Amino acid sequence: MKKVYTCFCTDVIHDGHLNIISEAKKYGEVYVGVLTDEAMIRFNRFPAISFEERIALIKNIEGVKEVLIQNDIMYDGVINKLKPDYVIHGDNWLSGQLKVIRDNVEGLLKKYGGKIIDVPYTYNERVKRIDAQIREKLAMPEYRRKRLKQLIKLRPVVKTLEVHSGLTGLIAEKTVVEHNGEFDQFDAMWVSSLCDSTAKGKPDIELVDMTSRFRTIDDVMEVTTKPIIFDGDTGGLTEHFVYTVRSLERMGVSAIIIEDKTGLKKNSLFGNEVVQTQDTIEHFCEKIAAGKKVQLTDDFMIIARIESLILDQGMDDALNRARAYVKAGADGIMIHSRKKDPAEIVEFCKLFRKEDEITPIVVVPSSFNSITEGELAAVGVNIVIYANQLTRSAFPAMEQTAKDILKYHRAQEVDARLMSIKDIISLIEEL
Ligand code: SPV
Ligand code: MG
Repeated sequence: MKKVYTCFCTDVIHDGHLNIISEAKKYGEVYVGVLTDEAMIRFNRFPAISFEERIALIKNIEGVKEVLIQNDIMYDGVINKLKPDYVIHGDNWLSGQLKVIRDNVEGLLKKYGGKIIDVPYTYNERVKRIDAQIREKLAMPEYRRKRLKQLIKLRPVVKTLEVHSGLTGLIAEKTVVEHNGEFDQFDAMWVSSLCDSTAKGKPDIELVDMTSRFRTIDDVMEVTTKPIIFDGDTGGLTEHFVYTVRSLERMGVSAIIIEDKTGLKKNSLFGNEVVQTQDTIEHFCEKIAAGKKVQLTDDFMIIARIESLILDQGMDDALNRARAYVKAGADGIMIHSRKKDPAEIVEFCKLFRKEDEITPIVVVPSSFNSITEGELAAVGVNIVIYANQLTRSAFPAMEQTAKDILKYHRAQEVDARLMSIKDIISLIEEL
């Protein structure tokens, strides 16, 4: 009997999959690969059911001889082991981003004379509806909220991108790149106080009130499914902070990060150029503990941000605070630095990890941007936040366009670098 292989990256079996199986049966015995959680997250989206459930789902399809585990979106491992005579797939991989996968399979099969079968891709109303339903499920508060903790377990680092609107949310949600045969995308979103304020033309001094900040979260949540980390600045008064925790948790936000500053908060990247006061350890611990006490689920995380390096208080102070904040109940530590050289961040992580192997570490490499995610993961970092790069890339582009229109008294000169009208109107999917 000939061997026919196909790989499914799905939580629901629909007409498209059944069509592939029925075509495959015509050529031989059908082997189906199931992508692992790790591979599925990088390539497609967070699975709505567990890996074991996905295996059971496919085992139950009539005509499937065996289910195999595929660890990577590229087929090398499975093809080298199984040596299928055929690999069958929907013809949607003949072009676009998926083509690189088809090319990979073609190269692997060529070595021993295997063949590809492209079957017409099924995209009917039922398939569309199932797809939309899975997305809706991932967006629901109870599913979205816990996802950050799940991702910390599954990803070497949780890559987090700043968002401050529905549109920037869509970029974080949908941008997938293929580079050297590897697919990747962002795991989570950061609602930055700096960028949320900047988008409103306001300074980053806790001026934009919580109602407005929640409105931004709502805009983002309306059009995305990925988990949200909220920049809670100082958390405000403890008496107010407890209400913020409750609201965020109910909305389905996964984490709040609060920084150990007090009084009029200024952006950390100013460092000591402006007056910034660090909170006492005791008071900040009380705030963390109060937040943990009112929390209703195990999913929500309160992450304590240490400003000791920003305010030149030294490594010992940073480590002391980290210990105290974890003891007070913090679910994670964010260590910040405004130095270009990542040395002090690396040193902190190594020292902290010597005494605490589990508490997640968060970093925001805006100034120390030469260090890679892999290097940060190697010293124990769990979450990397790209906190302001979308805002900083959009602003100069928009300003230049405004200047050029004023200069040329028309818009023709700027048109070549703009997104086409057709693309902008089709950017947003209609229900
Ligand atoms: C933010 O993005 O608002 C932050 C990070 O708090 S930083 O601007 O680096 O302080
Ligand atoms: Mg901030």
